[in-house]
Amino acid sequence: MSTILPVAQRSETILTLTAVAVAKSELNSEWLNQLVEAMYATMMQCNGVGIAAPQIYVSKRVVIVASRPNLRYPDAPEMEAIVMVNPEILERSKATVLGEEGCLSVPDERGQVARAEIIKVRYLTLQGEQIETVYNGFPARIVQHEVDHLDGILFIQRI
Ligand code: K3U
Ligand code: ZN
Repeated sequence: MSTILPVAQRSETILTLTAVAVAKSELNSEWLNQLVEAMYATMMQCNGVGIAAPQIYVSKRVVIVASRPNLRYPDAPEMEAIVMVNPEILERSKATVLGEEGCLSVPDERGQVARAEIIKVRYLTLQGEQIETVYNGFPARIVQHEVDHLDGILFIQRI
């Protein structure tokens, strides 16, 4: 069974920091696998559709994106959880869309945030394979929200 960890809350410094890139030597490691397991368990426990490592007090550039249909986005795709190590948004569409966001670190607030509709992302898998993918709609929104966490930005700063 995986450990469920406390989630950092909005006024905490860890959420304002720029997270550090995962080093090559950390790929494929037991420590990185355990970090991701704890992130996944915590996200599932909180019914989230994403999570970033700083939210469980680890200032490293790791996120999980796990789109599924929900009340606000009934047409969202059901995706297997995707782990992104050192994600980089390479391109953003000029077109933006407004959509509702929430955050496990800001549990009492929801808000409408404008995000690029389509993005191109590059990331590493846990094994160190480099992937480039295009996302649109809700998954693109989650990626942008999670990458913001790695850069110390909360969605409430974008409202
Ligand atoms: O499932 C949530 C949700 C909230 C608003 C709209 C649709 C779904 C809970 S909030 C959530 O899952 C965050 C998780 C966070 F904060 F750890 F990253 C991810 C997220 C939700 C909505 C838009 C973008 C990101
Ligand atoms: Zn969040």
